[in-house]
Amino acid sequence: MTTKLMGQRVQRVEDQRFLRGQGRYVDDVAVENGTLHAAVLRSPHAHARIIDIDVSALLDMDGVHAVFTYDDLADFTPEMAEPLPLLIPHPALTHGRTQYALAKDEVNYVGEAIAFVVADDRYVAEDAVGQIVVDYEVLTPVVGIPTARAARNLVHDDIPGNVAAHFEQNVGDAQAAIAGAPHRLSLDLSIERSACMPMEGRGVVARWDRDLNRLQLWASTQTATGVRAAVAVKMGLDLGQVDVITPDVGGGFGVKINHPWPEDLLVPMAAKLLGRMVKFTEDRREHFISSAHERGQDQHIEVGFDDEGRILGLDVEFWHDHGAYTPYGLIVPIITSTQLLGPYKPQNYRVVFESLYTNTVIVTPYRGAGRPQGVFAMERTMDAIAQYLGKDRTQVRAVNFIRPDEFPFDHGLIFQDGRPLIYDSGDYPQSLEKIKALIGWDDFPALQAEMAAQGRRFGIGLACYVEGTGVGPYEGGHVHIETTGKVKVATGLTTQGQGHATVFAQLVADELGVKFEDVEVVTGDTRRMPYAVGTYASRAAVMSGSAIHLAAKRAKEKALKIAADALEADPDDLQIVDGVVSVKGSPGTSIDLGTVAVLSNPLRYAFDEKSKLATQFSVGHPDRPPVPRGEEPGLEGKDFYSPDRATFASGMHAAIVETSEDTAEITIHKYAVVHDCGHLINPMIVEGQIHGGVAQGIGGALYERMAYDDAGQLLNASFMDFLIPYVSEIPDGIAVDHLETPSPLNPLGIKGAGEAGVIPGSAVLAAAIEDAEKLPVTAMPISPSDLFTLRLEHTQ
Ligand code: MCN
Repeated sequence: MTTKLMGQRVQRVEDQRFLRGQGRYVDDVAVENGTLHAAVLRSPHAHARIIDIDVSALLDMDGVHAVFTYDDLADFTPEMAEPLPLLIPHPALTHGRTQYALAKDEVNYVGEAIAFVVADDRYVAEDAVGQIVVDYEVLTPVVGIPTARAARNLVHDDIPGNVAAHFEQNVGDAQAAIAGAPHRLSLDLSIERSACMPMEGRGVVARWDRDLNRLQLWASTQTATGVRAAVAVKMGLDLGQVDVITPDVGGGFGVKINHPWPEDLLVPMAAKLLGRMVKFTEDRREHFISSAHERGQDQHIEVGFDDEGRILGLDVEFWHDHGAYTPYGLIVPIITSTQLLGPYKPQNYRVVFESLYTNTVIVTPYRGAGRPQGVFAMERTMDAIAQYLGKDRTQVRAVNFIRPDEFPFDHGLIFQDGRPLIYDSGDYPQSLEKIKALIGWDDFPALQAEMAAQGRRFGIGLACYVEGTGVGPYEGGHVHIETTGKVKVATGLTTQGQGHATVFAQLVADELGVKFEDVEVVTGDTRRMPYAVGTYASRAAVMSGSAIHLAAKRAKEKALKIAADALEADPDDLQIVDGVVSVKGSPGTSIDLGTVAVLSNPLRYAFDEKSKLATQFSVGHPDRPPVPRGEEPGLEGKDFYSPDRATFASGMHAAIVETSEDTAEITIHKYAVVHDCGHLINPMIVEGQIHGGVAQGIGGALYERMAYDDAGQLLNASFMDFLIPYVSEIPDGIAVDHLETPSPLNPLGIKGAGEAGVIPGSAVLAAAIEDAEKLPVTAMPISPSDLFTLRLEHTQ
């Protein structure tokens, strides 16, 4: 008997394959004999003019098939020689700039692609790269936000002040409200650059089919259709001539939404020109210096509040380190500026930011995308107010919450999608109660005192966030019932470990009334679903989940209609249980879905015993055409979902830490999460997402920083030097509790969950360390040596 699967902890169908090493990534794509391998010459300088590139040493090098520099690109197509697309333009981005597939005239960060070599294997390709001689005129680089702001040197000669964009939004009059408030505070905060580190780096394989005149591309991407569009435009092809297939993706975390990377274009170009399959797989060093980073921001906050801690005016000014180019427009700082408010409702708010160019790796969204910085600003402000007033930190938050009866809540701001920032639903007071219970907030002072008596420093922190998820524009679902009764589901967004094959199968099994194990899900293959957007912004559950649910409804309606015809019953009297359609109350009168699928195809073949041949005949009613007008053959349903606006998930994290007096080592003893993503499809998967996110948040708070020197060299571009937390750094048993405030905006009442775990990491750990040390923590990440320095600064 089929039971409802929505909300159940169904085991992930993907895991058997992954755990047995049967995952199939771009690098595993069966490559034909004769596949060529690519390597890239990357800039060793952060800022330099290219005077000359000499590739003559490669011309008769054994095993080298081609070398390309910028000057070769226009020979392929004029579009190839144009800059890469600026994906999300914004009116405030007055000085946007994107790079070329291969550097033209100048390089603006260490790692920027200069030449592309294709050879028999990667070893030969790398050796050949080493033989290219480039004559540079080295220029002074701009590294770090203060240097960019000082603007003594420019990243791009024609962009004054290194300013890509200046943006401001206002609600009420923040400055006047602050001036008139009973109490005022100001804070200066900063968060350093970090980056996501998927286990699988970027990768692409291309095959040009001369006979069919089309391109087949395997890409490790979060946006298969985005890659397809960019490749088609740059190669002068129709969209229909390009198939992009996304096999398993070993993590994306945002870095793989950038479409296209230079290699995404150069690999298929080479494949077409050379008539051979060509492959590129990024190595770890390349991931550090030539993919994307995020987070780097300096912030100045002024706040005015009353005796209760109620914020009367909030003025936030921040500077965003955008790296050398702006392919993703202003999306990261815009998100910081609009989602900083979290669950609170300051009556007067001004946010202003400057997005600054630096001679460092480009910045594009990394899981959480601008929100960790915004939450850091807001939650540090809340803690500062509580400390100033001598109040409990939870009390100050509670008086500023949007109340449950105030939804939908319009902040009076414009959200990142250009529409008004309206929260759909939530219950922040209840979340606060839950997190307090989960972490043991009220009991903590006694524990802290007990530990202090033993000479140990314990601290507790709390941070709240609200996250716009499930952004549009649309996503599609296709549900196809095979004649075997098995169900094939396709959606166009891609999957990087989120368990989509499981959750989408749950939704289809529920809606269609088939067995979970009979549903198979395909993602990220433009041959199966050519219209799609991609996996980012915690949107798959809301967008594809809704579309697949609607598509399953359509397939079901059709199945019931055909079955009703066959069973001579009314469709309303039918039910589907475990893949069998039957008359309610009369289970003997039934037909299985596979047979319904056969009936839906009016042409079918039978084996003729006499002639020993397959014969083709038509089925259908004698007095009706086999395919009624307006109907399509086949038992399938397709639908698209496009929401009016984003849905806002929310949550609260709390942590108990200990800081060592002797070594300044920071140990997390307890970490608790309360999360509200509306109705849960699969709580186990959501908890897995939260655990992974929390680990990344801890990494960002305590370990991970991109250490650039003044020359723009990344000093820690390997896992020997760039610390990511291992399982030993993540506390045992992260406690997770859920709240399900359904979204009224989509049919399943879902909100997104994929990024939430990472968002408040820096804010909550800064608060806990501050509480343990009784010292203001204003910069993250914070290492033991940073903590020592902080202690020294405050003893002088
Ligand atoms: N889910 C659910 N019930 C809900 C909401 C979500 O069961 N109410 C499930 C979803 O069905 C999905 C998972 O939780 O299986 C995450 O859902 P969602 O919030 O829709 O996020 P996406 O699937 O769109 O994933 C994107 C998100 C982002 S933006 C980043 S970055 C990220 C992340 O997910 N990168 C990841 N999680 C990651 N997890 C892994 N393993 N690898 C990455 O690269």
